Amino acid sequence: MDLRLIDTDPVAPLDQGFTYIGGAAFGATGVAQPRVTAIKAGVQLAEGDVNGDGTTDLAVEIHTAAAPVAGWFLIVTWRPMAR
Ligand SMILES: [Ca+2]
Repeated sequence: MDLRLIDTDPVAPLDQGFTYIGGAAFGATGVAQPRVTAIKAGVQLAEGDVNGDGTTDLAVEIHTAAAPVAGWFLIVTWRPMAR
C-alpha cells in the first residue's frame, strides 16, 4: 500500500509521513500511523490515522494468510531536520 504521496502535515515544510505500529492501537499523539489487525483467519484490516488524532481515516481489507509486516506499506521514511 503506497502512502508516500500522503503528506500528513500540510502546514509543515516538506513532506511528513507515517510511522508503522503493527497491530497496536493508535496513539492519538499527533503522529500519523498505519496499523494492521486481523479481522478473522485470512483477513486483515489495514487502517491509517492520517492526522494522528487516534481515529481511522482510511481502511483497506486485505485477504491473505500472511502475517502483516511493515513492508506492506510504502511510507516516507525521512523527516525534515528540526530548526
Ligand atoms: Ca484520524
